Amino acid sequence: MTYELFYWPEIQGRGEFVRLVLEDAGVEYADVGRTGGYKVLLAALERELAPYAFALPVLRAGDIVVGHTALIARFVAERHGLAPASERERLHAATVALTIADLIAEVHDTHHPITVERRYETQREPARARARAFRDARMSKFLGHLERILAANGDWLVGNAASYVDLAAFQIVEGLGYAFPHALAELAPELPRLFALRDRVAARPRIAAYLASPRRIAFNKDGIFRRYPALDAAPPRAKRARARRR
Ligand SMILES: N[C@@H](CCC(=O)N[C@@H](CS)C(=O)NCC(=O)O)C(=O)O
Repeated sequence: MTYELFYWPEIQGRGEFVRLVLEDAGVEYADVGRTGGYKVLLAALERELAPYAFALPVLRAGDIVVGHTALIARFVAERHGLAPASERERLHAATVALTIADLIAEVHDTHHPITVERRYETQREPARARARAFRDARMSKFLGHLERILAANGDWLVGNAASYVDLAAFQIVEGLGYAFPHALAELAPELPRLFALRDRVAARPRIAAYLASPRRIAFNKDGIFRRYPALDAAPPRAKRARARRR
């Protein structure tokens, strides 16, 4: 069975967290938006993906339609050996995946703090304030959390093998490095395990092949991770220390 991924064609965005799982699993999938374009996606949301699909990404597998990035990633991963086997660890993995989903939403809100319905250019000023708050406290809190999980668990975030949440953590480090290069460089010395995990994931043969392929869309100013120099700066050390104590 071929999986059909419905996602916007020109960005990594949230769809990338699903693409990485499909690619690492080595399964066949159709990236519907990239072949059919916006018209096909919008029509699908109204017809074959309705009534449950609200926003993209959405995955269709035969008569199954799944929405929400973390749930789609989990669904594919559990079918293809990229999730732990026990219920306990599957729930740990889902917990981390949903924490990463919260982080993704906060990254998104740095450039769209007022509404997703209007362009960044209409909300530049609140975006500056929101991005500062994200850089000064939230970013280190989320990344420090992943670092502490790795300190407790070892090479992988859950269990003793790579899972979909490690792929998501890879994408987070790559994306934050693109969008907030100064802020991430300041935090990097405190995140050795997370950066080592990023490298381990990048070296996985199917991921390495994918990253080198034209299927990997480059980061750009339309996705979740956007490089707006006005929104990036190294966070002051004192504020970070306070955030860590909370
Ligand atoms: N919780 C959902 C959020 C999905 C989402 O917001 N998708 C964006 C694109 S990345 C979208 O299509 N938004 C349209 C809208 O919210 O109206 C997920 O994790 O997949």
